Amino acid sequence: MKSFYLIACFLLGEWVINPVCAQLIDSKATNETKALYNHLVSLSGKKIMFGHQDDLAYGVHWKYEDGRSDIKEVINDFPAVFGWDIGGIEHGYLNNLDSVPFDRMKKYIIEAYHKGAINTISWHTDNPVTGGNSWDTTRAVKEILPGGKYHHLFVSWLDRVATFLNSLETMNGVKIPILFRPFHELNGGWFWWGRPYCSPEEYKDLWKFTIEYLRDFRHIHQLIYVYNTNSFSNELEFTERYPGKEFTDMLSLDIYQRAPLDASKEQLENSSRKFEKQLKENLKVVAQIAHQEHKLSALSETGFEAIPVRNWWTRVLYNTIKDFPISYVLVWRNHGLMEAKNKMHYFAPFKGQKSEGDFKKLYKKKRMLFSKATKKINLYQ
Ligand code: BMA
Repeated sequence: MKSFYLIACFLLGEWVINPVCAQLIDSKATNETKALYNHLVSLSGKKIMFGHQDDLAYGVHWKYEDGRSDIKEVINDFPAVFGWDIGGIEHGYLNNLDSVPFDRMKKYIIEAYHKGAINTISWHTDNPVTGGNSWDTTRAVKEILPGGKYHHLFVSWLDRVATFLNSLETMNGVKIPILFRPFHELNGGWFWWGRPYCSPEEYKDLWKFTIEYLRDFRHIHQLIYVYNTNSFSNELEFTERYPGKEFTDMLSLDIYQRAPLDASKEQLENSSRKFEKQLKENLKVVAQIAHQEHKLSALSETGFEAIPVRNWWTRVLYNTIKDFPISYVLVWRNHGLMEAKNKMHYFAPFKGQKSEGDFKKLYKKKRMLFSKATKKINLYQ
């Protein structure tokens, strides 16, 4: 049987996950979590789900209106993956760092589950040592590990995370599976858990402690753990802080296209070529390591702020990702006008946005999945 799969994997493409070796790191995972994982394994290399951060909560011109979604207003379908961030939950705040009320977030997560879609959660947690935000890069990792001065405080924060995750359940008491992506963009220098502010061992210890606390101590069995780096310049940068096979289910990458606000056509072209090259090179590494480790993979955050390129979805994004066995691609939030910076901050199209037509083309690609399609697959059974 095993050799059959090995040959099949080789024929299908060298990076497709081997279903015989793929296994959740939580042996007590709930049935729905196992079902979701198995679906992700069998869809790998065949389909890529589309995701959007905070999709149901607000869009470029609206906030908290039931049933709305910028994506839906373009394609008459919802994303297949819904991203949320629980930064602020550690203090027991009512709203997250982007002022989304947690009680609404909970409602949206349940709604997304019933739509047959997937929820993923990141955690822009404050700095436990200073009380500053995630971007306060005062060293903290060592201090929150067992034996550290702030360990107990950190554990109390994890408790609030655990309580929130466990509160995400249906009316029938089914715990909602979550792709959990803590301490993300670990190789960057902007968060306190970033590469310059802790050693690889400290990062791995933080990761392992978090997983063991949630899974083995708080008995949370509906999480799929997502390891995440920002774009990187070599393989070592991607693997240096990898906590190992036993502690991750999915390997993922965050990478954004950037250009000056007043970029000329030519500058936009150059920025697209540069982005495609970097994305391709990075995804190759992610796919190879994921394949070696028998892990799923994803493009967990991407986008081009305010989407200034009309055909960005098919020409730049889809063309570059289509041959990689990633489970999903998620674009960041549609905040709208950022007053402090006097610029628009959004990554998904909305009705009337210049890339709307091209996004409809992306929607028609056979390889792409949105929520009507995932509903039919029945990811949780
Ligand atoms: C960033 C921006 C910020 C936001 C943060 C967490 O990329 O969107 O405005 O606070 O993500 O969602």
